[in-house]
Amino acid sequence: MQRLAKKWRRAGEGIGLVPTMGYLHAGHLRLVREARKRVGKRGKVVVSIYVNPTQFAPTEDLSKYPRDLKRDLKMLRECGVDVVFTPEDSEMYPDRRPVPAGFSTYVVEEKLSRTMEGASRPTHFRGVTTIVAKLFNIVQPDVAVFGQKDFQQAAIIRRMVRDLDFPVRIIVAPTVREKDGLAMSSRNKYLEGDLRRQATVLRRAIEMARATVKKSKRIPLARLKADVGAMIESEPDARLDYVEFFDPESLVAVAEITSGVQMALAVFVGKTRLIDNERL
Ligand code: PAJ
Repeated sequence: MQRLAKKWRRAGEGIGLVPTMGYLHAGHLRLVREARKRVGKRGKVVVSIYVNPTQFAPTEDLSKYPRDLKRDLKMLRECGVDVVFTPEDSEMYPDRRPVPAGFSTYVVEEKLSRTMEGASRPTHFRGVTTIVAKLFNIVQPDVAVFGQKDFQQAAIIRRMVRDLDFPVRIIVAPTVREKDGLAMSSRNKYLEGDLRRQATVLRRAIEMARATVKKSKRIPLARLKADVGAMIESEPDARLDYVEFFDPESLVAVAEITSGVQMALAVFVGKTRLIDNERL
């Protein structure tokens, strides 16, 4: 992949990268379209599919993370992708287990990754920044496209690129949703029976917060957090992990909620952990 990327670069062809963990849906394809738009017809669009073990904690769903490479490849062929990069664990992390003999270097962002997803999943972002840095070095993209669905992830990647001078432009594409408002996610596959309906509570909580902000100019944080909590808990199988209101640039939590504040939440629906976020 790196040899091919170098060849493309020498020929002056722009490269766009969309990193994914596969089990693709319309949200991923939206990123692919964005990459194509950025590099043009003659440029190269690379999609990576790799379920990155270092961003999963031992207790998380790595082994049962949904996979269907055949279906993914068909979808990507239909959207005119140039290369699908599907490395193996043995290539990305040689001899990492049981002791990190063959792999021992990580990229760690130390500020934006402390809150929200980073607080709930302490080693998650170290895995994300490390694999994305590796993908940037392998694919050598001019632009890389990420989804707003993972708002904090996108902010951390932007920070990493700035801090470590990666020569790549980061684009963030809007969240693609199902008809009923549920943000598309590979993990939605886990939602069986009534859990699928209950999962719309993330979006409903965001809408409720939006409506509240529209009605009254300044809302105390504690009150809105309590209202969101109550709404989530009203679903029998939903449990709030966190809800935060913060400045979209710095990710610093705000004391008072006004329009323009970013809202993000994580909710367990049954055993499945879902996230969503929007600007209020
Ligand atoms: P994955 O969850 O497969 O998501 C890949 C990309 O698709 C991410 O940038 C994510 O934000 C975006 N995405 C997911 N659902 C979306 C939706 N409904 N609308 C728009 N974009 C959406 O995020 C990862 O993989 C990994 O952490 C990765 C960056 C690949 C590193 O391993």
